Amino acid sequence: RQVTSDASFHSVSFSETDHPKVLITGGLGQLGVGLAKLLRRRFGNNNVILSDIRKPPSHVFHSGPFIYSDILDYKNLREIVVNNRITWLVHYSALLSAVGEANVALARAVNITGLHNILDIAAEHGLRLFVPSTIGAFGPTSPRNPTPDLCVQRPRTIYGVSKVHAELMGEYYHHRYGLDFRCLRYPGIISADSQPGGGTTDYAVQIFHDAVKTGKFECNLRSDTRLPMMYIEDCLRATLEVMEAPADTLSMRTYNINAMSFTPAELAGEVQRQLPDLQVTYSLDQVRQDIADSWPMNPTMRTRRDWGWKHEYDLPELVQTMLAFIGSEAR
Ligand code: AKB
Repeated sequence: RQVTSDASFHSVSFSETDHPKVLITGGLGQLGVGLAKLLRRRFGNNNVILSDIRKPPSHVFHSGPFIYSDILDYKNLREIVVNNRITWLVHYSALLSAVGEANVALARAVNITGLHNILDIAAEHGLRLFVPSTIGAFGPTSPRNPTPDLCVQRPRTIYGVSKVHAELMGEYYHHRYGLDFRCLRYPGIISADSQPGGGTTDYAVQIFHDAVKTGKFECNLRSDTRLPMMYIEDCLRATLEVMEAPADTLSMRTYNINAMSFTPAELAGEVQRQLPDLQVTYSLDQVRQDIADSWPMNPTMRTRRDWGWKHEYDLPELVQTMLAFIGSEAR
């Protein structure tokens, strides 16, 4: 494949009044199906295409367009963008922090090589591109409480390194080629009907399932490990808001975003207010604990000033909503 030159990055303009035509990569992960639902309500069912390399469950397949796409296959990706006249790309394919440490070569391929394909295609076709970053893009030398949008970033996981790379490459393409790159550093995301895939913050989803199903939960982080977290609905709304924000309101292209920060003990306490019989024990996963100990406790947010970000779910609402959903599924 040719290295794309400056001149070949022509921007395909689409009027702001048209609905965007959206492609979501990694669509069968924790966030894709929920985001597709939100965007389809806003832009129409056929204007949002979910993609993945896995076979979708039938409810996903029947709820709107789904397509096979392998982000490591440049031609496949380009064909999808061209044939479907894509204007927005939400790039969710990635290996998360814990699973990335267990498979560094794959994490490097998906999170770095895959991103290069995405950037080139987005720049060539004038797409608006959203790539999530993460609190994992900070590291042990970053200030942890609070953690500003701009500060030292020296992560020690392949996930974190690949996400700092994504932030910098996206911003570089923005300045060099005018790519409309937008990025939020997600905290741990908590969702009821989709599972996170191999992260450090996964305990905060698992506790709800175990509390409802067995009444027992073994936590793999120390009880006082404070991390930033967000309910999925806030996360998806934040993503739509940053994608829709007028370019002149964005003073940066990569923002921290957060809703709440809590420890496993605080989360367990809140769950026990509703399920007093829940038994919580702790058995550390040292890989995850070391990662968590290098992450922010409390990111500050310029998003509040730039486009008025406000979360809706705090800890009590989060716990109530999660237990209601998982409880109703279990009945
Ligand atoms: C992980 O734990 O790896 C992710 C994240 C915070 O990026 N949930």
